[in-house]
Amino acid sequence: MMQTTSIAKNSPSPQIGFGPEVVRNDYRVACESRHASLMGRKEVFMGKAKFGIFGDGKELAQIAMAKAFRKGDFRSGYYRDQTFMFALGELTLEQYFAQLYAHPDLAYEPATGGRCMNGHFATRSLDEQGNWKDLTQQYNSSADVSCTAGQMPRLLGLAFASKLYRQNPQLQYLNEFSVNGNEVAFGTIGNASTSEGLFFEAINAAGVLQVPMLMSVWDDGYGISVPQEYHTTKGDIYKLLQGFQRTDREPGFELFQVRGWDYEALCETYQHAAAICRHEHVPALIHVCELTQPQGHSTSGSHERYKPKDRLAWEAEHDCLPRFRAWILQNNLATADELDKIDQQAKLLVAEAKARAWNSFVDSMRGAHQEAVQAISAAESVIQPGLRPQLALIREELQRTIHPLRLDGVKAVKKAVRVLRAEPVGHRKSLLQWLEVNLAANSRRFNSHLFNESASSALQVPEIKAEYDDHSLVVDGREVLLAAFDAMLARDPRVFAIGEDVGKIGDVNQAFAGMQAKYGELRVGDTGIRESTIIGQGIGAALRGLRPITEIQYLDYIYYTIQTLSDDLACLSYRTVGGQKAPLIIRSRGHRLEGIWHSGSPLGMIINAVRGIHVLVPRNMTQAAGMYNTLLLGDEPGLVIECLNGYRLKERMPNNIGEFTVPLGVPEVIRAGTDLTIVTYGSMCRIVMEAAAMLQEVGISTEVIDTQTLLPFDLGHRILASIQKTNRVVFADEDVPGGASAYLLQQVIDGQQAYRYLDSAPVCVSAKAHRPPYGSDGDYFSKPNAEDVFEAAYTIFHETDPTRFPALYTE
Ligand SMILES: Cc1ncc(C[n+]2csc(CCOP(=O)(O)OP(=O)(O)O)c2C)c(N)n1
Repeated sequence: MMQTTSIAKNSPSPQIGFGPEVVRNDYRVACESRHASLMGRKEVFMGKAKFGIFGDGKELAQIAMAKAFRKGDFRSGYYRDQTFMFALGELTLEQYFAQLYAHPDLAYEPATGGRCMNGHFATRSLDEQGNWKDLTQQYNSSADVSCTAGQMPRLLGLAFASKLYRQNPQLQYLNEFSVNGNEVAFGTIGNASTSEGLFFEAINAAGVLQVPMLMSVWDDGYGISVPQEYHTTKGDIYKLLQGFQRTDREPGFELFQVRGWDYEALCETYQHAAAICRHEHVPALIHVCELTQPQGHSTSGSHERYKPKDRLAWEAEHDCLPRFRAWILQNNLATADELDKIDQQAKLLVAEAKARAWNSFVDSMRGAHQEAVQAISAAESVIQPGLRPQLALIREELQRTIHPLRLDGVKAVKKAVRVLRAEPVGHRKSLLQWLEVNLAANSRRFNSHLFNESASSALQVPEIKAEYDDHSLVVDGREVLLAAFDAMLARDPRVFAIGEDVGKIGDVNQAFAGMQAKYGELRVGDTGIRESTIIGQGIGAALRGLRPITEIQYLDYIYYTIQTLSDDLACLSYRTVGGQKAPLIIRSRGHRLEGIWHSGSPLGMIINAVRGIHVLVPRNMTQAAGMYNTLLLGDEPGLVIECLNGYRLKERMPNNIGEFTVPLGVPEVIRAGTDLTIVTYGSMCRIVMEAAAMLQEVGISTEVIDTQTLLPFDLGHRILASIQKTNRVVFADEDVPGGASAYLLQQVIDGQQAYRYLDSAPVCVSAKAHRPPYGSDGDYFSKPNAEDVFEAAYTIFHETDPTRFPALYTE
């Protein structure tokens, strides 16, 4: 039923040692990992952790994979890979349990600082100041996400970076990221998750690009309860992918299939596959079949509910750990006693590590808990006697909590504050002091690092104004962008641009025209139509020190990759507590052309999905160029949405095109006025300016503010300052009603407390709820136009002073 591994021709076959030392050590790692799984599950059932998902049944394949993994290599995998991480020494048993308990201290849980559930692995690429470490000197794992196959786009980019490092000699100076592009990107995925589009998209792209990506499929026949026949045509991903197999005449993949309990074959296969990837830069896939799940999928339920008895019996028989033991005995590499001893020692070691991890987790909260008790006691001693019993009750309840969490202290102290609300503030002092200290500490623990918090944040980039003189040329907007990209490519060899039609023709609006001819295909390149892996290609390369500019051809197609942007890129800094960064620049164009799929301005959807990415909405190409310069000087991800209808509008070419910057979070007043403030951005700026001119004709002086960036938003409260002067505000954008206009309203009225200065209700002008039909009339009657903005603003003044501003359409 199954094939033997296919060993490629023309590739070196590294020798593998199967000496007793090596084999016993592997057995030890496998036993430790298995006991960690077994005990981890018990911890969940004892209520010490909320959920557990473990790597039991996959130990041998991962030990084999670890043997082929070298310093500088990268992993992009999923929640089953604990044995691999143990084998590399990148995860200790204590750290494993610390993550299970959600210990929010990087000293104990360095992968995610307790922010991800167990089985989410990551190494730290950055030091505590946010500077890159030497990635060639460490084993690297990009940070896992829970969404199955979500690791695939990034995996492509991690592999692609090796290609760039090997083929672009200008990158040789980046010797802390790569040694001649020798690094392999190892991917892992479960068999069921290969059904995801992201898997096929990434596999295809890796075949096209010919990058050193070594993909492992852990096949245990199920995806939770759903058996293989529901997931995969022919029930066998290896069989299914045969068309990808390279031949003498056609490049492609090198494919392997190997049984997950066959230690020798696994080790050999991984050595061969990794050598092919590393030396030839050919992608490979290893289908590891006949794997098992001894404890079932996760702690969410028992697999006996859905696996038939014969399958369970088969799994018991094919469990890789007893099989490994039998193989060791058969080959006289250890005695049964010796193996028993290794197993017992492993069990003991795991139990001890588990206890240490639990104790340090509990101890880490003890201090705050005791201080909360003391703070309540201190309040009890000064308050009026009638309230003391209530406080004593709160204190005693807190004292009785067996395993108090941080939230218990906060809830108790806040409850005490409520009880003492009528007491003099001085009587609540101990409580308020405790809260101040602990809320700040918990904010650092649980809310930090949405963005890079180091000096290299894009928010620290100083403004350099665009300079002009009498000789400054007036050109098409796209030429301003072209000059800016040219300057960036010339200045920084780490910069490269990819996307659909970006290479040969220099993008559909020609802001990269001629750049491929000038800088080569590696710097300015075409891609297939595959938005998620275009972004992933950028994420992976950015994780390895490069500065990609990846293009989503039209904003309307960002939906294809919003998952990758949201689940992977946007939360990368947050989920690693600043341990990794991917300063990817995403370029797109949108807002306003014509038609249902070319007018997109779904900013409400975007800004709510990608917190952690800067979202910049330049009104013209000069502002866009300045924003790209800013992003490149910082090191956080940013999405720049150019105005689709602005490439041929005339703009003046700044003299300092490669240097000037547009600061993030700083709106610009593009028209000064005294009666009304209109807040807008992007293509709507021109429409609002038209409306402002109409308003002027009827005696209303309008201040127009271009927010310029939505994330971050008006950090200095410039809009508030305007409203303090005009006392009236309109928010105008072309998203759906309640989309980004609701965000503007919330940021200004609530966030900046601008309601205090309003003499009239704030008004939102937005597009219709449906997408705009094709044609100029379709656009006019669906997206807000100058007349709409004028009338919304005029109505405010009519309500205030109907004599001066009579109703336009009624008596
Ligand atoms: C995109 C997405 N869909 C659904 C889930 C819920 N889920 C978690 S694991 C899993 C099964 C995955 O099976 P497989 O890929 O075979 O990996 P295994 O767990 O068997 O190793 C599912 C459906 C998820 N995490 N992500």
